[in-house]
Amino acid sequence: MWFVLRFAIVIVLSAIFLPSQAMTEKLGQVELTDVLIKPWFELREPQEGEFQVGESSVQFTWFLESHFQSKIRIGPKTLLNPMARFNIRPTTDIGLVEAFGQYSSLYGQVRAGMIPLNYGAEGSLTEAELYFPRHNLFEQRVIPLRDVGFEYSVQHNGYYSDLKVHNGEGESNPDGRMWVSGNWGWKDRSKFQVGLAGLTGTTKPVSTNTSGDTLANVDEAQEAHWRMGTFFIRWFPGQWKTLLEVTMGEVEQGPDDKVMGRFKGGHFDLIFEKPLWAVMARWQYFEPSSESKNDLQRETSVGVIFKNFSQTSRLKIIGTKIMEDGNKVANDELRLVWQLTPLVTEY
Ligand SMILES: [Ca+2]
Ligand SMILES: [Ca+2]
Repeated sequence: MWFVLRFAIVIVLSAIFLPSQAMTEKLGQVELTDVLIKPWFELREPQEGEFQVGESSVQFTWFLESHFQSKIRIGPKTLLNPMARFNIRPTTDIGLVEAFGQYSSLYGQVRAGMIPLNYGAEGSLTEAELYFPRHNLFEQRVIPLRDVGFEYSVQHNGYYSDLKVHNGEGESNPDGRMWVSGNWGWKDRSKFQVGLAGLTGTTKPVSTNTSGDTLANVDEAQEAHWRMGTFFIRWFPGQWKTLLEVTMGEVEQGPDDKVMGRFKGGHFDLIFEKPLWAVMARWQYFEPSSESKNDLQRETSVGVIFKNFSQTSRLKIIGTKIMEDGNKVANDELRLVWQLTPLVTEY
């Protein structure tokens, strides 16, 4: 429970030292710009239960001159979601999960530091905006959430694009190799969005040799060259919200760059939302390796959300049926999520 205690201390200290009126001095202004408390309780077959700190975090923004900002987010390190390609094991220890400087101009926006990677449609949603727990490719740590690197992004008439160069491993970079990821798409205000995302990079054994990774039949003890791509389409007319997102990827290894295997995954979400409640369903699949038989996993989730009048409290109940291709395992789950956010959420 130590992380819960530390997390509480951070929140209490920030409430004392950074009250609603921000500190204005030579340093600029520091404001508490986001608070999300989102613990959950999970029941899983056979008869297992667990409480988790979940996706809780707080964000501070340091406003310098009009074009410069710097942001930090404090939360459990699981919010980094480093790729399972690496030796790193994410923990629920509380720490910095975002810490970057940002410069915005007419010609685009630049970020450097520990940045959110915003890969694809669901990867671009903040933890407060999610309806379901993040999909399988995040849960299996195929797609990372945050990393140390540099980003350049532009938006014009609904078109948007961004390009990031990052370490892969996170705070350190033992293999000296970099990853590149990006998003390209078009958005019609809040009705329609279509986009592509891509992620590629290479690894050396020094960063992967104890990972136990088997995605796409990879040999963790050899250098590897990864690439993956994602296509998505979102349509949200009125009270309905839909999202279809599909991803494919592969790994090459050896002196002749042989494709060792491929992986694929996807999800379709359907949500009907009213001011005080919502009902939702998700279908998703994940195949870790084209080289193994019977490893396709399909999941169906249904859920309901109850909200208070001011939308500051949301209680979610989500049931998930997991179907394996090969041997059947009893692993269906029921998740209870409680999400608390402050009244003002836009800055
Ligand atoms: Ca690296
Ligand atoms: Ca397979």
